[in-house]
Amino acid sequence: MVFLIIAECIVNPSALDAVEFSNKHLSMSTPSTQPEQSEPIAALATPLGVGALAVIRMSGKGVFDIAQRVFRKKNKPEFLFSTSKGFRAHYGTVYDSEGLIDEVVALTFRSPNSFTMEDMVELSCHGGPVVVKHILQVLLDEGCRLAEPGEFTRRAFLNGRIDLLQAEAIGEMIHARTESAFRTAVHQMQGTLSQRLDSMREQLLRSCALLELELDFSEEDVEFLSRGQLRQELAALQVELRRLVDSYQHGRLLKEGVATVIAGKPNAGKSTLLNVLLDEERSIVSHMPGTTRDYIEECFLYEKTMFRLTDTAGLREGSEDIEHEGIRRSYKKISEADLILYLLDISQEEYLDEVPQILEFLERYSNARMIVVANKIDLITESRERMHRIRELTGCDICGISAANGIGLDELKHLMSSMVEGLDKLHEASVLVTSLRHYEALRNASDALENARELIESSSATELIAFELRSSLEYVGEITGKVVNEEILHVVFDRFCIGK
Ligand SMILES: Nc1nc2c(ncn2[C@@H]2O[C@H](COP(=O)(O)OP(=O)(O)OP(=O)(O)O)[C@@H](O)[C@H]2O)c(=O)[nH]1
Ligand SMILES: [Mg+2]
Repeated sequence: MVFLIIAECIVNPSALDAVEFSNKHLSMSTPSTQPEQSEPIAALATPLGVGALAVIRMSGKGVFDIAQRVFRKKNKPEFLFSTSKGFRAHYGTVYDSEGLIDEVVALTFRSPNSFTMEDMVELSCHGGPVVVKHILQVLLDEGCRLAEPGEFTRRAFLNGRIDLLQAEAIGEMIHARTESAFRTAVHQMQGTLSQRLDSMREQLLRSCALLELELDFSEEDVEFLSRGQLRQELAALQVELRRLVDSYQHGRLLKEGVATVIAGKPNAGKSTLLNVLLDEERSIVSHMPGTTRDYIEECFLYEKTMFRLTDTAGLREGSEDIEHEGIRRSYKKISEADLILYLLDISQEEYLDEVPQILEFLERYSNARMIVVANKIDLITESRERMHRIRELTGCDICGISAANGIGLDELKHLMSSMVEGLDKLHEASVLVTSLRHYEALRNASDALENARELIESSSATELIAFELRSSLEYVGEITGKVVNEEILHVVFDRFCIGK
């Protein structure tokens, strides 16, 4: 009988519910799809401050009863929240023991048709910090607990409304500072990446299930999955995983901005350049060498690309303690840069003395792109010749500017943006990895598949191949939350704000 079933599986693998089988074998925890009403929570969902409106949201067991005790509907004292349909707006007043607090609109959401899939009430009140404080206090007095950061989204995830990737996308959408970062987050929220990962996971589960089956019948010495076919399947999956891993290089720049460090000798004009790019007197400028001690970071948007600009302490030898520490920090920032703007004072007679330093930078920080920026071209007439000489000696892109007079800045910005070419068009590519957590999991998943392929090549034991497939499966599952633990939940939701 058993062999009949197995034979059926070999002819038609879908006859076996491989997914279910494998889940049993791999004992993975998957989030529940049943809405669960946890203890009631409340929080301000809009920024704290003065505004036309503020929204306070409540979610969980008994929120309609709590709302009932603090809210009176205008001209309808007999109104009951418990009988209200979902998606209804009720105009009325909120009271505490001392009387009226504010006129509000109460929106009702009935489980499971709400963001958290629990019963929810949202109160739109006037946007003053004291009003908000009073309303929140009365909700807490009536039995709500103040929500933790990201707790509403966490519940949406735990109740199966969204997966972990989509939960993170909500956070990324809120924090997006560029159009492209926003578009990528929207894609992720719609589940494009989740679908890709789910289908990969399903494929892996099937292979895993068949290998596990072989192990269960190891004494029969049968092969339910041809090793040649498995190797091919894994190779195709690996190509896809690699593509996602590689997309992080751009995805990270898109989300965090291009880490751009302005470096060079004291007095080259680094702080002047930072200020002129930001169009703001952000950094102190003076004729004294060694003015900037600590680094200064600010974001600068050019067309659709976000640059995180860092002005650093000028690099020189033999300086006193504080400056020495500043220079140490400069080097740290340079080593973390995506783009280095190496600034030099081209008007100095000994401008060629900087060539060895430029060459050293090119070698030492080869992961970063570099532009040599020849500053103070307003002070000499032969700047072109000098720049040409530097380009010849270093092979580096060079751009002449006068930071103090705003000359050559358009060309510099253009060059900076061409260094990260394609970034502004990336949102059109549907799937992009923007999070370090996803990147690491995908890389681990791909490495595990590579190991599995090598084991197949060397005709190794089925146990070993199955082990690698299982670990690849877990890494992929970690991304969408099919495999989840408290640590992952902390990493994801602690970055949210309260009320989200
Ligand atoms: N003529 C001229 N002077 C400039 C230009 N850019 C900067 N300066 C002057 O050069 C001096 C040094 O400028 P900073 O921007 O403070 O130089 P820095 O590289 O930040 O110097 P440190 O912070 O000491 O490392 C100031 O007196 C600036 O006004 C320029 O394009 N032309
Ligand atoms: Mg400076």
